[in-house]
Amino acid sequence: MTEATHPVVEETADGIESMETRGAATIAKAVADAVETVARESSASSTDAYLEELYSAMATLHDTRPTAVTLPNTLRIIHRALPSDESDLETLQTATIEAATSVQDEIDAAQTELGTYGANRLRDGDTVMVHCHSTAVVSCIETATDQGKSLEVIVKETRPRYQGHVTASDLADTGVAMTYIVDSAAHRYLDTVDHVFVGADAICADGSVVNKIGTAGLAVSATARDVPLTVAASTYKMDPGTLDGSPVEIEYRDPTEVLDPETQESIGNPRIENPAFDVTPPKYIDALVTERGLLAPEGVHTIMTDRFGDGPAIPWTEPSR
Ligand code: RI2
Repeated sequence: MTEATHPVVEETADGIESMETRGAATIAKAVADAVETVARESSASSTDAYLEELYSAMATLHDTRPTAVTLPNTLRIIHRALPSDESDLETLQTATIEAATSVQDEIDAAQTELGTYGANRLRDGDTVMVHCHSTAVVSCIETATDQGKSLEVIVKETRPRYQGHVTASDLADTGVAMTYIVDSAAHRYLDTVDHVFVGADAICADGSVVNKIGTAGLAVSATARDVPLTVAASTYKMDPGTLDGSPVEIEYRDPTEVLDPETQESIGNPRIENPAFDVTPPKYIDALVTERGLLAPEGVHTIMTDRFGDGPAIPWTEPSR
């Protein structure tokens, strides 16, 4: 018998799809929270019915946004923590709840830890350019200001969703001096910048980084200006699906995020494309700051194999029980 989907699954999935819930770490925590609620409030009367309900919830959550790998990694980590096939229903539910809670705690702890490593790269008086909104990057800047460093931050607008607004709001509380620029002004301002800091949605086995559209161009410009680019991202962002050389799927979002249909029509009805992410090759990345410390792009493969080394398969899509 198929269990009805818990309303929290639909609410969480809708929130992620509409980007009301956004940012790789925030998405991961929302997914873990939804799984925890499903486990806590399940009325399944057998192990089989419970697992059917759980996997159906995981499949719905998984299919919301394709690029941020924290989403499948979170589901993978929770699934791995479940006990064997022979377990009774209560043991399975308790294990799901514990795993979902602990993954949320680990994500929070990782943000704090990587924030320190990122902050250690910044010196008093530095100017940092940031792109999009990343909780990991905000953690680095907040920690640096807590260390007593005075920073200036250049915030890129980040069309079409204007995540620069979220970054500016977050940083307003830190007391850093902020300058807000349109995306196309980045190159001009890089000659006054000491560091570029960006987040990540996925880290590939070859050390390349998938992040908000515009990151790759910014990285090329930063390299041309000898400005080091730091990627702030926990190891949850490592995508084991890339271990076999497969690329990360890039999300294309609705064209109306770029132009409303009336304006599109009025300028001759051009086709609109709206890729949400791009890929920055490792040669443009100075370092990654993770909760395990500073990492060169060349070091990603080793840590990815250690962390998620059993290959690209996502276990819950083919449950072993
Ligand atoms: P944290 C965002 O994607 C940006 O690309 C950002 O760099 C990345 O998530 C990482 O976010 P979107 O959800 O995990 O705005 O650092 O499309 O918060």
